[in-house]
Amino acid sequence: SMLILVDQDGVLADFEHRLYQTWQQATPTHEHPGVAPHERRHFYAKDDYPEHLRDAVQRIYTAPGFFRNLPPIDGALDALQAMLARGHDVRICTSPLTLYQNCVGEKYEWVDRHLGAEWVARMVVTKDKTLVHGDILIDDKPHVTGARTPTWQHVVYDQPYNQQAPGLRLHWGNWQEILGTHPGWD
Ligand code: UMP
Ligand code: MG
Repeated sequence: SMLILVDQDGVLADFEHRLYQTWQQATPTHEHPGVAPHERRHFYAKDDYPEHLRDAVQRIYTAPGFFRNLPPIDGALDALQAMLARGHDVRICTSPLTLYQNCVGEKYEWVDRHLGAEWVARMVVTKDKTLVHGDILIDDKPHVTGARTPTWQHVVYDQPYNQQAPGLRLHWGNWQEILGTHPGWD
């Protein structure tokens, strides 16, 4: 069994759909129709919008209620419980916004609401995931870097904006095969 680190945004919580939905509700179409989740190409959503609109994008995900109300990604909550049931030690490893005021508390609220207090106790909130020990890190960021050489192997959580990242690609429809076919990952 392994110590598995699972990222929150873009892996458990659907940041992209809520950002797009909020943009569409708040912005007249003639200004910008928004970037649909399947059209996203940069890891930071902001960078997929023209420069003069980036502050407006940031205002959406820094606003009160944004993180609290993210919908779970299909299959994510069941997968976490299934990993635990297989005997793995599973932790939620997430990086908060530097504009932390609404993000940090709401990330905890989200886990409490969708997974319960036992999972709140499994949260590791850090700006540098290389400082956290683990066997694998399931994360949608194409390159996860920091101050140290990580002990974990990064398994990319498949998203439209990380298609250029090399290596294994996992999503909640194939995770059992990906983990099951890799030597030592059972
Ligand atoms: N984030 C941004 N800009 C974006 C998209 C996400 O700053 O356009 C933030 C939200 C989270 C962090 O705080 O990046 C992603 O955290 P991880 O999923 O890498 O833990
Ligand atoms: Mg992420």
